[in-house]
Amino acid sequence: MAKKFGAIGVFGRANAGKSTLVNALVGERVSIVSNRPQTTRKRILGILTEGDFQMVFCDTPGLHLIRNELDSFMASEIEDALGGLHGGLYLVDAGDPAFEEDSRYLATMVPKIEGPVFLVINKIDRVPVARVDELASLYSGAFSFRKVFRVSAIHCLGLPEILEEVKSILPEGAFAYESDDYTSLSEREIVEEVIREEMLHRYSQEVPHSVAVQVEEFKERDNGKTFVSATLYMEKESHKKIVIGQKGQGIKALGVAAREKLNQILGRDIFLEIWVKVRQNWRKNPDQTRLMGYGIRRDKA
Ligand SMILES: Nc1nc2c(ncn2[C@@H]2O[C@H](COP(=O)(O)OP(=O)(O)OP(=O)(O)O)[C@@H](O)[C@H]2O)c(=O)[nH]1
Ligand SMILES: [Mg+2]
Repeated sequence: MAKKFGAIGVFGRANAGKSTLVNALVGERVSIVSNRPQTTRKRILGILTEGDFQMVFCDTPGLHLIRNELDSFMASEIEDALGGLHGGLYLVDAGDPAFEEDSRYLATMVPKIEGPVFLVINKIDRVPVARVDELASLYSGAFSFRKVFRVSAIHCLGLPEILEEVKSILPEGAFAYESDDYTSLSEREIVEEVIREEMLHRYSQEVPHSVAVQVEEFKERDNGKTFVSATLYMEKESHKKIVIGQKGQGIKALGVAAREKLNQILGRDIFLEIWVKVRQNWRKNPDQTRLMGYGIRRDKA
């Protein structure tokens, strides 16, 4: 059989479960997940190869209002992700739907997506079946989705149906990635994202949202360990203090947890050094935001 290859965009409001779904479909930890909105900041590809099929799922930041330069970057990442797709999955959180907001997003996005758009009602474990049926009719009444999927990404329910449908719409084409590739992220980016994920789990309010993580050094050492030095750029001195914690206990615990995850994901021993610095209100400054790795890709904008 001829090989089939295609890209599917994964969209929806912040916290709908897009990254959880991409991870579950691909079967690997591609994207970081947290119970806070705006966890994902840039497009991340999750790649799944099965026999003659290669599917690329493009995880995107959650759709939300723009308040600063980082938000503008995230919006541009969503916009860029809309091009060159073979289909799209639009996620709705069954336990926290927002029909009007979703309708506004869908009205502008659907015409830009080439190929069919599917509605994915996620987190069905949170509500009674009747509620899921109600949501399915509400959304289907307003938009013509190719199909409606009812899933629980966290419990891996309803995923084979999505994969089967995606395979049926893929065009013939050569694979763009090696069969064992599963993410578009480099190892440096994986380190940055995992540290950010740990921060989202440990700190509340603005602290984890105001961080940018940058890996400054990534070196294989003769003793078989990989040495990684990362800097956390915080927006305020007070945030820096919170992250470091009393007698450095906070930053130490963060480092231990991040290192354990990274050892597993990267499959080798990591020596992780973390520094904390302040870049006053970097999210409000276009140059600083770009320096933090969130520069709008001019070639595509
Ligand atoms: N109960 C339940 N929770 C889920 C399910 N899928 C995801 N979640 C939870 O929902 C929260 C948000 O998940 P994410 O995957 O980070 O959501 P996201 O849409 O990628 O969020 P952003 O990146 O901020 O846009 C996390 O706490 C997940 O564990 C599900 O099927 N059921
Ligand atoms: Mg996400």
